[in-house]
Amino acid sequence: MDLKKHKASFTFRTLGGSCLGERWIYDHDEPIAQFSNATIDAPQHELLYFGNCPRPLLLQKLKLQPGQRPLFASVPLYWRFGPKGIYTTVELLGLEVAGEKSDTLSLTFIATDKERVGKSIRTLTLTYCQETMSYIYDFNCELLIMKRDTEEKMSNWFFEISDPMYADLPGPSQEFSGMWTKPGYSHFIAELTDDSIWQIPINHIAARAVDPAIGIKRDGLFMPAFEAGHNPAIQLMGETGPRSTISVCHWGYDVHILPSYTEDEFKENLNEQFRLFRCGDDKADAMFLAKTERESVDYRGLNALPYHLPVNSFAEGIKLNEPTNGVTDPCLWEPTEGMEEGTEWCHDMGRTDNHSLKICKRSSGSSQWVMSYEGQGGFTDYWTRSIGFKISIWVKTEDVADGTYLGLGWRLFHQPLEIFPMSYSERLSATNEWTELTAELVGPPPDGVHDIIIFLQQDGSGTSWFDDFELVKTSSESSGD
Ligand SMILES: [Ca+2]
Repeated sequence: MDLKKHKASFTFRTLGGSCLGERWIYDHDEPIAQFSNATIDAPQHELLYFGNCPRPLLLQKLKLQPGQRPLFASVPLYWRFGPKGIYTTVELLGLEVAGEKSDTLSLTFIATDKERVGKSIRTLTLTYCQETMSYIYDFNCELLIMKRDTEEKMSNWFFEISDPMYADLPGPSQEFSGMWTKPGYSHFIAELTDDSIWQIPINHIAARAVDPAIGIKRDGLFMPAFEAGHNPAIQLMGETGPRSTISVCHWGYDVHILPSYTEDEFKENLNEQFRLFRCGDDKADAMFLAKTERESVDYRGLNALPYHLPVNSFAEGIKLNEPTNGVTDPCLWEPTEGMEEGTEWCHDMGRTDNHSLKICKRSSGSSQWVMSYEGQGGFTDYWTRSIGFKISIWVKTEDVADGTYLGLGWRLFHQPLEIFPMSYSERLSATNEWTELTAELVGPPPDGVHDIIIFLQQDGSGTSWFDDFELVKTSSESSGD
């Protein structure tokens, strides 16, 4: 196919072979994007839609060029808005299609929220540009606020026009058979109003530790880069850029687009525009090279953290101002918020090399290292109902007042850990040479649980080193239980 001469012919089709068949946008005979209004029943998946929209309106698996793999995994077509973002326009009232069998397809999604506070009119205009050899998805996002008699102050209102997810990002957090391929991107970059290029390296901590991109320039771009021919851009059109913040989720790397308004602007109907397309290599490369370097990224007092690996000597990790490297996108061990005193990634003491996790402090409280993204909800392979975990780690202590130990438990996002019983190792206190501590978690996991939490804790003053971690997945089925 000569992409410079390609002339699109778009249709919106419902596929047969199933009751309530899939709906896809086609270009000639090639499916290029799916419209989904399906029920999300996996709690971990639902997290992407903030737990309050069981049937999100989405475009999924968007191709940006004929014959190319999809570069966007999903693009929400709703507004989140209101005090703290409690309303989501996901009740589909109408869907209008125009321009079938032409080179300009228009889909208008009319939707409201359960309480009917807002009405969203979202129009997608889809075209193909021969010069850039890219489909262009233009979204016009209108929101009519139908009930304004809220008690909440305007300053507590929150607006989000979309939260696109890129395809195959994050990369798999651990290697496993049949895993997907991590794209070649190393950074998210954005064009700001002062003409600087904002950036964050693609790792799970930087997305949390770095301030979001604020004030995208008029028609400014945001994208992950760089992979030749595959740089998927979000362009904030006109004033949408300057009035918006872009925030990247540290867990799923989904891209929150968050406009803000003055009291006067809020009295009118709200209207934003954004565009998705494949950015040309010259432009993407120029932006990538012009990005503002970050000398360091500080997170809870540290600027480098070790990878979480199933067998781990704590020798490998990254400076937080750098992207993860290799074929996976590992999560990182981190100090627990509020329990970071004396935590250190140690490079002068270990059991079999010079690398370990360390806690060293004089106060009487508790300090903790934690890994809370181990499991199928942390971008790794699937569990079965018979899954269990055995964890072991070697620990050395000096003058520990109240005890050092390993803890392990099922974890449900946004819920207190105490709702499920934790499993603990024995406790080491005072001074001990390298000693192996173990803890075990037996399946099946509680309903809705897709992750476990693992922590390494020291209570009271003293020094502890942790090394040669090992995680083994067990199965109650294969052992005949
Ligand atoms: Ca080590």
